[in-house]
Amino acid sequence: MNLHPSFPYPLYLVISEKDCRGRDFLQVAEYAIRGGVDIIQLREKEITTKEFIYKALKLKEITDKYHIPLIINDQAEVAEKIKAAGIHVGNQDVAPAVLRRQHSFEHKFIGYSIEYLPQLDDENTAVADYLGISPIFNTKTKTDTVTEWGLSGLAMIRSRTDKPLVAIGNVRLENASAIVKAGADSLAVVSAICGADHPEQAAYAIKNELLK
Ligand code: TZP
Ligand code: MG
Repeated sequence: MNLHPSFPYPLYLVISEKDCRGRDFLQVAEYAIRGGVDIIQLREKEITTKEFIYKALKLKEITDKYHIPLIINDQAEVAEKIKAAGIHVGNQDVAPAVLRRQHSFEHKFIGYSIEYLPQLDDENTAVADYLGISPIFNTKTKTDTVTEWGLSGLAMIRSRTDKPLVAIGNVRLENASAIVKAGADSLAVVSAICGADHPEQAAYAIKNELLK
């Protein structure tokens, strides 16, 4: 695959403690990085801001060590506090257009999940640094989803924008190359890496597939 010049991170790990099968999520993250993950998002729900900051700081020690960007899901306060590389938000969260006007987010990545077609024409999409194709395929990891875009949905969105497209939802080794062919610049993975018996090997195998 060709790397997108403004988002050269083909393998995107989305991690939360609960998706790591009882293992230390920091260790899973480090193994995944060694396997070839290019960027990590910390996505924790049902957690206080204080706990989120604590976890994010711990994870940032690791991502900094490997010079990998750390993105925070949903919570702008956490992203600001830990000096994250960026934030990822959906339709229900603080709007990218609002974030972009804030000094602290001027130079941070802002990712925006596309769940409905009309979002493609909104001001939030216009200011986002990358768009999440959410979900590309239905998944047990997140069940409150709206549109299963599939490969044809991804290709349609590809034809309408040059922004980096990050596909998420049931991405695994078996479908990775088809998703890239349909137009994704990056694949976001939860269970196929965090839930794998060997996260390092799982990440390595997917990355290898992407780089073919
Ligand atoms: N957003 C859309 S699908 C999804 C998120 C966070 C979960 C993806 O998890 P998995 O295990 O890679 O299918
Ligand atoms: Mg969200």
